[in-house]
Amino acid sequence: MTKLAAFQSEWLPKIEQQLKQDLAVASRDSDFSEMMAYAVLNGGKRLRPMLTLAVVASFGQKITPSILKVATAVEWVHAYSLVHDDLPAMDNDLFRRGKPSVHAQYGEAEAILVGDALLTGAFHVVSSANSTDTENENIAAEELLLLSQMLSYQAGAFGMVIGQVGDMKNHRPEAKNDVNWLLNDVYAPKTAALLGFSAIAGSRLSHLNSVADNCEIATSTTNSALLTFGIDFGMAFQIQDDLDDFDQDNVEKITSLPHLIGIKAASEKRDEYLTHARQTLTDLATQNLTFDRTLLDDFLNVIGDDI
Ligand code: GRG
Repeated sequence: MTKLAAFQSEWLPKIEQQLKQDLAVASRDSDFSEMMAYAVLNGGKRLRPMLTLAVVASFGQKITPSILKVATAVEWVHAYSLVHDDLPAMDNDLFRRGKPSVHAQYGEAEAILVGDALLTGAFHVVSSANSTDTENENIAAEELLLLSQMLSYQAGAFGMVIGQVGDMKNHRPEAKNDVNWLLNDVYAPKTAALLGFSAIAGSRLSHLNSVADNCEIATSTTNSALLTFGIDFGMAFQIQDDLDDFDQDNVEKITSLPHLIGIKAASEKRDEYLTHARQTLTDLATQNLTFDRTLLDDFLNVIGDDI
């Protein structure tokens, strides 16, 4: 069993439980809470919260209840993006994770509103992450504010939303067919930005006392390295998704990277991102003796396998 598999079997049920608990009280209307829960609690891999927690564990830090809660906020954003992505105006998918998509199950207007509520709810999750039971392990209010700011940046018009704008252009006959545009203006913001957030959030949550310890410069270098790691991982993840969907994309006339440069060159590009991510882990392990790279190496190694 890999270290990641063991970590997942410990933390996946806790992530699910946290999501379930927060979604149960997500709305004053229990029918609407149920629709929100339907969108989230339907078998996702929970890759993004798992990455945040894995980074915290890689620095040998304890995963407190507040850290667990913050880590799940990105899953609300991810779930909203899938609900809206499935809508007729976007990808028009009737199924998600083997079940009717939210609009197929509840109607289009409801799905738009479920997405809206999940996106706004994510920021409620971050800002209410501290629990009164474990006050001594609470996260400073300024840190929660910074994490909210970073999440909104990576999810919104500088991140996932603008990546989706690019992706929609790529579904049309006048698609740009330009590799750099596809990588930098579509894949990086659409897919890699949220994974970048997950990784940097894990780094920030691992170094909550560093300002007091007078090691701000080292910490900010570490945080940037983790952001880069998450983005490289996200780019490799997206290219692998393209390779897996090559035939389907052909049918739907979507120009993904393998269509532009061929399967072999796309696989090499994926490997370049993976190599760069491994180099980041090497640098982190050299600079930081408490950092154990094994878990994050496992994240990279499963690209191409069923995660
Ligand atoms: C609607 C603003 C807006 C954005 C949508 C995420 C997204 C952007 C579109 C989904 C389509 C897609 C193929 C995205 C690429 C990234 C990807 C493979 C997402 C699926 O993520 P997983 O594999 O999904 O983590 P699960 O189901 O495990 O959560």
